[in-house]
Amino acid sequence: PQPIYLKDYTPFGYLIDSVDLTFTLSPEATRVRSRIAFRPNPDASDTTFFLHGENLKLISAAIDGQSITPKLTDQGLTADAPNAPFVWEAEVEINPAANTALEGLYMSNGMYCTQCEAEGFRKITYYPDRPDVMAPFTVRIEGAEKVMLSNGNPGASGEGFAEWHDPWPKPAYLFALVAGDLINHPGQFTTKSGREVELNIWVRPGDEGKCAFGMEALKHSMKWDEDVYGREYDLDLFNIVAVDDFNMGAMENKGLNIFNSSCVLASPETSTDGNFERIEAIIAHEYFHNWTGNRITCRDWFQLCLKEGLTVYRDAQFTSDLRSAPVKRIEDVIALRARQFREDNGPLAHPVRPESFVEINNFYTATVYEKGAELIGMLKTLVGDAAYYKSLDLYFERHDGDAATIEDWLKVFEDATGRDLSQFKRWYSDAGTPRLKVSDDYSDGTYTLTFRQSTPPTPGQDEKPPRVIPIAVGLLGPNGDEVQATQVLEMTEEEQSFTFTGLAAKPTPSILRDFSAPMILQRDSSNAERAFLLAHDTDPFNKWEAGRALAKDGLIAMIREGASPDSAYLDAITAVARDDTLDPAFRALAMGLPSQDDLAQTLFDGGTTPNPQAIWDALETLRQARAQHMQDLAPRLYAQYQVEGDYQPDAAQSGARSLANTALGLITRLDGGAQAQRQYDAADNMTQQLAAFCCLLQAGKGEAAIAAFYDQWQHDRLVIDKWFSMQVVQAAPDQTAAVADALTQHADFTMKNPNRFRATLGALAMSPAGFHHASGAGYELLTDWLIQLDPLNPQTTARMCSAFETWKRYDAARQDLIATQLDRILATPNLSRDTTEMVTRIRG
Ligand code: HT7
Ligand code: ZN
Repeated sequence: PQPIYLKDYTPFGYLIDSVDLTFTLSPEATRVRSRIAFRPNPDASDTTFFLHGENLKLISAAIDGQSITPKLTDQGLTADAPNAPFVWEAEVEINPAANTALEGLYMSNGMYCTQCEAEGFRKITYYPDRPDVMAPFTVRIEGAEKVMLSNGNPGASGEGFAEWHDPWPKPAYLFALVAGDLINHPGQFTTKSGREVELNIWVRPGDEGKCAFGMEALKHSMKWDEDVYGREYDLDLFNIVAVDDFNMGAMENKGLNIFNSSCVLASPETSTDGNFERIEAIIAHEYFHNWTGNRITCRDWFQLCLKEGLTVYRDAQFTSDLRSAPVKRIEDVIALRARQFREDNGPLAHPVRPESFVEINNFYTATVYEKGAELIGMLKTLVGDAAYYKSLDLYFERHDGDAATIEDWLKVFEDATGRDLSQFKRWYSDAGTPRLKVSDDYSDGTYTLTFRQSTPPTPGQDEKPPRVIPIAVGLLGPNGDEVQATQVLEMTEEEQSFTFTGLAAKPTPSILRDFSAPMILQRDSSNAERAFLLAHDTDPFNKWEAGRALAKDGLIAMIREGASPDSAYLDAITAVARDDTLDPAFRALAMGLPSQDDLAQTLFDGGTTPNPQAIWDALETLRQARAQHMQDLAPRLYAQYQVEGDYQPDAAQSGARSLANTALGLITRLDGGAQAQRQYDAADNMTQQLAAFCCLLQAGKGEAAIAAFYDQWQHDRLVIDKWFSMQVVQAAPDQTAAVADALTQHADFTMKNPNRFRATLGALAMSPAGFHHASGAGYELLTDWLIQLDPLNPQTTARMCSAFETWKRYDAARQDLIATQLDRILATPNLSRDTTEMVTRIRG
């Protein structure tokens, strides 16, 4: 397949005034009739009338009532169209029951549902399936289903039919239809201008007890977007539907958001605190898309970060406002480094705005989403809060109803602030994680910080000119007091120095506060300096970062030189854990250790080939040493942070549980699981139960709990996903593949449900020590299953191939084993375009 290039963009030759669709539902033979009013686009030079269409059986087609025979290919059709307004009519037949790819119209547990982003609408009917073609849609659904939903406001309905009208012009990727035996959890919201909005969360019977939290999250989101961005909802109705079989988290279809059930259904008994926080964030994210994505959409898929980066940034602001901003920032940076830095430093590296793709589904990445959000954060830091909101107001005013570009977005900021953002634009076009080397000098009361930026080459991009970087810096005096409050230094050169005067003594710098730019900071710091920052930094992110760096330096020395656990780290982290003035959630995060993958990348960057088993051994040794070091403190913390009273998934309670469960992890290393078993037996919420379950598995005492957990929860597919994944994640490295393999033989394992597939094989891929075990069993098992999944669900298969993206870090033996598996995938007959592109890029 040929790549598509950003530079080749041309507008479609026709505009659409209205779309009328009639669906006659039937699992294996749904009929779709379309009536579309086209007119020539005065801004287009290419007037080819091409409609996308895939896997459609064309029954009839007509232009202005005259039956025609279009020219068909497997991508769509072309026809002769008049150079004047005309009406296109077609009828097609599709087979939702056979649609295992979960794109277009498909069936999940007997329910009809759709997923059209990015290019799924072409599997429903012939249409110009591109985001810059926007139109109002009217939909009639005919069927025997109890509930039949589409976008917009409801129209007429009766026995066997329901009609919907969406007045807001939208691209086809925002189309949605749902029909089935559903129950609603209702709600209501009054917008700031007094519009009454009916809210519903639609679920399968049996799940109605898990909707209340999602409904509250939706109302908070609606209010927050009014308060912070001045954005009001614009329809009479907002529906959310929970679907079990879904390729990603959720989808922002206009007025009819569709959610992976794991991202909306919640109850204390079945969901962890982490699940609640994630659900709240995803509901907000999809809701916020109503303005950043739907009212203003993307001109083409290269502009995906325009809606995704901005919406991720907005949902992070929301979570920070509702919960704890420092905790959210630390969690986000952990995730950014784990997923985006990993991507940016390997064969799949690409710009936040890519310049070409073969399959757009492969570009819903951490780079587009999470790095895209970091760019919004940097822009806000550079222009300041007031100018940011002024620019956003102008963006909404100028581009409402548009399919916009990154150029449009940056122009708004330039016009609102008078700044030239051409250098900033490099963050959108240049892939790779920049490195920031720091050196310093102090003499006669003047302190100088010198920065040098560089970005390693990435596929197809060798040269990286300097970017503008907001570097937030504070300075601490020798007694730990802040002698310079946070100041944003604006770096524009490859090398640049900044001076601070009037300092009585050499300060300790706190650099890249709040992680003000997505970079790798390279500074030779002593243990003493890290411990000092951990104790005194007023910036919570850098306080946490200092502890993390201390742990990492110690672990690297253990791995490389066989050093013992670093006592400076053990003392410093114990002091943080003991400090009751600090937020318990922060303390729990500070006690986390760098991940296996993070350590592997750091070793590799430093010229050492990482040995996954050696990394695992070092982490285990440090955990054990820490448990001993904190043997008096851990039981005290465990007792002190038990939560009394009714379960609430709020920041205060979840922070306390997080610290208590961290303490439980330490206790388990010394008591062999006795306390964990007591917690498991007494738990009345999933946070407590799952934490205890993990401890028991880690301690090798999980056998009874595995059986008990399954017996208790076998009726609940979302909890059973946890059961699958925890057994894999907690297995010892030499057992990981065997455990995953055995679970694929379990009666409840199915390839057709992406959640279950990810819970089992995704868990294998996300357990680096086990996945990269020298036997190669992990590589082989994952490959076996990816090859089986590809013909059913190319999108999920392709995404999971990224398990192999770090392969060039490892030794020759592992590289050979992986190359064999990658070649095996590529040699598979009829491999999908999605998987072919991913594996080809990884193979390099
Ligand atoms: N805009 C959506 C991205 C998406 C997606 C969602 C579900 C299934 C398949 C999908 N392909 C693309 C989700 C979001 O970012 O909000
Ligand atoms: Zn999104």
